[in-house]
Amino acid sequence: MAPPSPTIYRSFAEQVRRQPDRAAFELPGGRRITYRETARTVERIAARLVADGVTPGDRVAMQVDKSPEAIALYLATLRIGGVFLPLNTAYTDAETEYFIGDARPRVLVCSPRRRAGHAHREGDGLVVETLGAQGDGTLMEGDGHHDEVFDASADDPAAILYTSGTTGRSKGAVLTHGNLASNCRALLEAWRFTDQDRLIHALPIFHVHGLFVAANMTLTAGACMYYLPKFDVDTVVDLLPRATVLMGVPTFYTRLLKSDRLTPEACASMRLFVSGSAPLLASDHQAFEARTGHAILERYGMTETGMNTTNPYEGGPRKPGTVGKPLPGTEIRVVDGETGRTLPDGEVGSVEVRGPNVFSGYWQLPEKTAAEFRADGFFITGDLGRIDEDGYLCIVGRGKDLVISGGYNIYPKEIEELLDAHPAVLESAVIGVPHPDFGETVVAVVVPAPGQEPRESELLEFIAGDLARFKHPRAVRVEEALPRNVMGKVQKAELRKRYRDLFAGSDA
Ligand code: MLC
Ligand code: AMP
Repeated sequence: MAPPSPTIYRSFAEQVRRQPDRAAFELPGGRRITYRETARTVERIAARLVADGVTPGDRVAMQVDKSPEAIALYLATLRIGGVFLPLNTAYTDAETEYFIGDARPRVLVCSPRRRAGHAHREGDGLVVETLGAQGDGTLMEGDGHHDEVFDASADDPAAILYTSGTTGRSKGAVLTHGNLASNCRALLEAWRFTDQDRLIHALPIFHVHGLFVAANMTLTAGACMYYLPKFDVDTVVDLLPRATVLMGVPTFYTRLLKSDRLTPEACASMRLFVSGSAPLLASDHQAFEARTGHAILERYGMTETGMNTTNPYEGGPRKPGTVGKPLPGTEIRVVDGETGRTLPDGEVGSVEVRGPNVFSGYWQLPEKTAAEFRADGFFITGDLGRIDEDGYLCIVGRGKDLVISGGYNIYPKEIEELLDAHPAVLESAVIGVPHPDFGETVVAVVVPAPGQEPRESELLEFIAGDLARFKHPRAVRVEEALPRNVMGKVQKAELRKRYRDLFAGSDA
C-alpha cells in the first residue's frame, strides 16, 4: 500500500509524538503552550466541529483575533478533512456577507463581539461559533474527543483563500493538502529551518504569509514561535535577542529601521530575516544590512501559488530588488503576455509559474480558472518581471490593477464602484502611490457629476460602511476629467505619475 501523502496535519502530529513537551507557542507574558497541549486543543475543537456537522469537504470559516486556539482551529479543520477559510478581521459585514454567501461554510467561527451581527445567518445549514482572543467562546465549550484523522490525499482541498480579481468579485483560491505540504517542505529546506528555530510571528494568520509560511513551517519543523497579536516595533526588538528568524512584510523592516534599538547586538542570535508579500525597497535592504550585518532574504509568492522564488540562504548573494530563483520543484518563466512566447533573459514580460505549489483552481469558477492558466499548466501571475544575468527574478511591476499597502492587497475596482455610486461623482479612478510606511497607499481621483462639488469627507463616509479600513483612500483628489488614451481607457500610469509625491516625506 502506498504511504499516506505528507500533509501539514500529519507533520504536525509527528512533532507532537516526537517532542510533546516542547513549546510550540510562547505568548507575550511568557506563557508557553506545548505541542501536546496544542494537540489536545485541536482534538477538542475537531470534536466540536464534527458535532456541528462538518464532514470532509465542508468549509469552516474563521474571522477571529489572532490566538493559539485559532491555529488549533485551522489544524482541527485539516484533521477532519474540512476546508479552512480564514477571513480578515478588518472586513466589514458587507464584505464578510459576500464570502459567506459564496463559500457556504458549514461553520463560521467569529469573535464574540461580532456574534450578534451573524445571528441572522444561523439555520439554513450554517452553525455560528465564537472564539475570543483569550481562547474563550462557544467553540471551546464541551470536552469532546475525536480520534479519527481524515485520510487526506495530496489533491484534497485544504483551504480556500479569497483573492480579489481585477474584474468582478473576489475569487476563492482552493489550495490542496499537496500544495501546502510541498511548499512548506521546499521552504524548510531552502531556509534551513529546523526544530532549533525560534520564530517571531507578528503577522496576521488569515493570509498565506502568516499561516502557510510562518505557522506551517514552525509546526511541521517542531520549532517554537513567539506568537504576537500584531506587529509592534518595540516588542519585536525585545524578542530579537532570543529569536532566530523573523518573517515580515516590508513595512516591518521600514519601521524597525526607525528604531535606535535595532543594533547588531540586538540581532546576535538571529540567523534569518525574511521579507515578502510586497516589494522591499533596495534602499531598506541596504540600510538593514549596514545597520545589523544581516542581508534580508526576499522571496516572492501569492495566494494562488504559495511561495514561488527565494533569494539564497547560502551559496549566492541575496540581491536587493530581486526575489531570487524558483524553489525546488517550481518553474518560473517570463513570457510575452500577448503571445505566450518565452522571452530572453533581461526582457520584461508576464511572470508565469508551474509546480506542486500552484493551486487547484478558483472555487466554483472553472472558466475563470481556465483563463488564468496556459495550456501547458503554467499559471499567469499577473506580475511583470525579468530574469537577470544571474538567473534571479526581478518583479518590476504588475499587469493587474492592484495596490499593495503594508502587504494587504487592495483592488481599485472595488473602491471605484463604491465611489461611482455617489450622486456627486461622475466617475473615479483609484490608484496606488508610494508611501513611506505602507510602501504604497490608496488615492482616489474623482470627476464630479455636472454641477456637483464632492467633498473628501463626504465621499469617505459614504464608502466607509462597505470597505475594510485598510482599503480606505488616504487622499481624494478632484479632477475635471480622467486622462484617457485613444481607445478611451483611463491612463492610470499618468495619474500615478501626477500624484507620486503626494506622501513623499510625510511622516507616515
Ligand atoms: C493597518 N492599517 C492599514 C494597514 N494596516 N492601512 C493600510 N494598509 C495596511 N496594511 C490601518 C489601520 O486600520 C489603522 O487605521 C491605521 O492603518 C494605522 O494602523 P497601525 O496600527 O499603524 O497598523 P498596524 O496594526 O501596525 O498594521 C500595519 C501592518 C499590518 C503593516 C503591520 O497591516 C500587517 O501586519 N500587514 C501584513 C499583511 C500580510 O500579512 N500580508 C500577507 C498577505 S499574503 P486607522 O486610521 O483606523 O487608525 C501574500 C502572499 C505573499 O501577499 O507573498 O506573502
Ligand atoms: P496576494 O494575492 O495577496 O497573495 O499577493 C500576491 C502579490 O504580492 C503578488 O502577485 C505580487 O504582486 C506581490 N508580491 C509578493 N511578494 C513580493 C515581492 N517579494 N516583491 C514584489 N511583489 C511581491
